[in-house]
Amino acid sequence: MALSFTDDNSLFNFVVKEGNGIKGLVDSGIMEVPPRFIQPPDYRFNDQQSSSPYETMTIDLSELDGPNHDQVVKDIAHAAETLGFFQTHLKPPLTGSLTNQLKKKATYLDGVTPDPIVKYETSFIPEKEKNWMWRDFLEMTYTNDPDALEFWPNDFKEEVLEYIKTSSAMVNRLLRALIEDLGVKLDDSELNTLIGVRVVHMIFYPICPDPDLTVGIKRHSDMGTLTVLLQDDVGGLYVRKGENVSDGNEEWFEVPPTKGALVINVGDMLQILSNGRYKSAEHVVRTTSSASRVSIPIFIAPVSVAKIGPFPAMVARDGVARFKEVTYKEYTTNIREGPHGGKMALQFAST
Ligand SMILES: O=C(O)CCC(=O)C(=O)O
Repeated sequence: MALSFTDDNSLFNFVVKEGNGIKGLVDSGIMEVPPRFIQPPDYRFNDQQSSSPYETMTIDLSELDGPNHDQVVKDIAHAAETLGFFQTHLKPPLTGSLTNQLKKKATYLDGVTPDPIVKYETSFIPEKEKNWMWRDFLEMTYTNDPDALEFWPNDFKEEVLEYIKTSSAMVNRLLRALIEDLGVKLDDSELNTLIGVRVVHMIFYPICPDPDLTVGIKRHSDMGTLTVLLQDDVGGLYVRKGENVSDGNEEWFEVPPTKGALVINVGDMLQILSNGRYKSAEHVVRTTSSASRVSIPIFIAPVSVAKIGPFPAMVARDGVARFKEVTYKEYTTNIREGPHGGKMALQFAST
């Protein structure tokens, strides 16, 4: 029988405290969206709001090592300067099918022992948010291989480790290329500081009884340096083109699911480092009533004590520093404690 919740407290207990998540609500057969998940009209998103089609650029990063190096660097920089998103293929491809596995098992609370590097979550900060987003996820922080093998869920720990390792090598080359195009020189240790933190989210967006009222993830940009994302074939990730579109003529494009492809996007830290040349794209995920969706982003970010500000060479060239220096920790604390959504977080570091 479908559950009904007489008050917000019982909903909070069922979804968050007892860890049943939205999946638990949907599995119970709810026919209506509980009020806590209803977004204000400006926060909702459906596919009529998007322009289509848009050819998201697919870039072959393996060509970085060949005679087309200069052209590939230019393509990467162009994608980072315009949409802030592109797609690529891992070489060699991942061996398992993580998204299928995740969908089949949807192992969220069951079998997950909470510990410092694995957390089960719903929405973003449900204790503080007025309107919850329609997603459950497992957050897995990479510290080292032995910890991952000990604490991460048995069902997919090996595949996630493989995904992190292959993606990390790719991100390293990608960041080198982006920085090369800025004309900035960094040594290995400076580069590693900018990509020292890796956090994986295994996100499950259950079927929603009324997608027009809800949102999978509200509009936001990612806080880190770069994000790598594997999505299944359902679709639903949209990205906004251009910044400061405040006249209501926003343009949103779907990032189409492409078999075997990884989605890459620029995060706020890279926008700051490049003094605004690279764009951390605002994006949103809609819900659907026809199919549940799975996505697996890896958020690659600077180590928490790293001071992030525009590269001096960029400031000298632009004649202005568009951002002030902040530590990554200060930045993320502000997002968790202050207003967030859209590109609001970046204002914290703006001059
Ligand atoms: O699920 C997706 O496609 C996007 C996920 C995302 O934007 C996020 O986790 O910040």
